[in-house]
Parts: sequence; C-alpha cells; structure tokens
Amino acid sequence: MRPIPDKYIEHDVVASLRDGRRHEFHPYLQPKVCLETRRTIGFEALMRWQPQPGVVLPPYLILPPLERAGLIMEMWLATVENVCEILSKRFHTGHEPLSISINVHPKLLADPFFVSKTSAITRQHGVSPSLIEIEIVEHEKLGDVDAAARTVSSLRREGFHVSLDDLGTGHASLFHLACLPVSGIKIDRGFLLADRGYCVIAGLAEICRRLGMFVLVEGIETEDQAAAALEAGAQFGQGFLFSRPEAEVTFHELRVA
Ligand code: G
Ligand code: MN
Repeated sequence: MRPIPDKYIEHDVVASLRDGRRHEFHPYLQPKVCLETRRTIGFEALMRWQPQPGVVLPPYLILPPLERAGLIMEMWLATVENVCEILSKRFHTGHEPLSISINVHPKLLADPFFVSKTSAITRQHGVSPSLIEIEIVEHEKLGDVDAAARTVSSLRREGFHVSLDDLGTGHASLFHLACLPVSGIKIDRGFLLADRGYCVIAGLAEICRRLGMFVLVEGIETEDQAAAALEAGAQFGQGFLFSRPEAEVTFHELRVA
C-alpha cells in the first residue's frame, strides 16, 4: 500500500463523508466464535475507508480527523446503514441470521436523538435490532453515566444488544458494569498476555455469570489462549486464530443449508 500523507487523509476523509460518498466507507467483518464449538456466532464490523482502488485505511487513521470535524454521529449513522445493508442482503440470500456488532463512541450515548436515529435506519432496512450489537468503546471518558444508562436502557427496549468493549482498559470502568444494563462484555487481549490476567478474566466471568451476561475475549491468537479463555469462563472469542477482519464477501460460505 502506498503511504498517504496525514494532511491528505485529514482533508479527504472529511470531504468524502460530508459529500455523502458513503460507498467509500465499508466495514470489514471479523467473526466472533463460540469457544466450545468454534461456531461463528456473529461478526464485529471494523470500518475501512477506501478512497481509491488498492488503498484501504483503518479506523485509527480515519476516526481522529472525523472526530475533529465533528462528524462522529455522521460516521456512526453511515456505519449502521452499511451494516443494515449487509444484514438485509444476508437475510434475502438465505444466510444464517448472525448478528453484527458496531463500535460506538461513548460521547454519542449522551445525544438525545441517538436511539431514534439509529432505530430509524434499522426500520428503513427492515432489519431486526436484535441482529445488531452496539459495543461501547471507552477510549475516551463516557461523561454522564446517568444519561448513558438511560440510552442503554432504551436501546435494550428497542431490542438492540449492547456490550462494554475492552472492559478494564482505558476509561472502561467496573462501575459501568454496575450502572449500565448491558448484555455482555468484551475483554481486551492485554489480559491474555499479562502475568496475572487469567485470574482477572475468571473474576470478570464470575461477575458476568451472576449478572446473566456474556463474556467474549478478544485478540485470541493461539490455541493455548483459546483454551485459557474458555477455562476462565468466557463463552465467546475473537481473534486472528479464528479469522482476521475480512471484506464481507469472504463470509458467503455461511449460507444455511
Ligand atoms: O477493541 P476492538 O474490538 O474494537 O478492536 C478491534 C481491533 O483489534 C481491530 O483493529 C483488529 O484488527 C484487532 N484485532 C483483532 N483480532 C486481533 C488479534 O487476534 N490480535 C491482535 N493483535 N489484534 C487483533
Ligand atoms: Mn470493538
């Protein structure tokens, strides 16, 4: 891939989204698997920007300029729309109805129109909210926890699944597990690598069992790590051992027989 100067990205990705060139933004999908059976139970959508053939840019390059330009909500809505198109296409071509999760910036949970705008898109595409999981990514502060709790409750009432991403790293506090009615947690791969990480994963899994929530361990790269995550009490896993994030077409083999 040819390196692209930062300034070019900054100007271009913002212009691309502002001008509604939504086809240039499309998610790669990474499977989430059941650690016991190794069956794919869903996917995580990881955004890519493809401004020209052969040039594909990942979220860490495109999100900061979009955030600076105040376009986080526009990016979110474009991603939900892309994911709904994939879900609707999969439904109409007889594929197994697997859910797709999408990362949300915590700031958006304070937006009073977040739930209605998101639901409007699923309705337009005839997609059940139960096929969408919203992963709260707390690389930045969540801000108003009460407002976030109201938003998560109303998302759950609409039928969306909601999870806490990278729990225990960044600003993703245990307190949020107590306050936000989420359906599950994703545990950062750092815990697989840390000396005392196994016990922390096992402890979190016990909390989640009591709360009736799922646990997914991310960044699994080896069979030993998959076995450890399962033994520690996680039901699901995600990582290069199972699959790298791929363009959507790769997953066509998951058609129901
Ligand atoms: O926290 P979140 O789920 O949003 O992180 C997804 C990121 O992690 C993606 O950029 C993806 O490419 C990366 N990733 C996914 N699986 C693995 C893995 O097994 N190992 C490593 N090092 N990174 C991974
Ligand atoms: Mn995520």
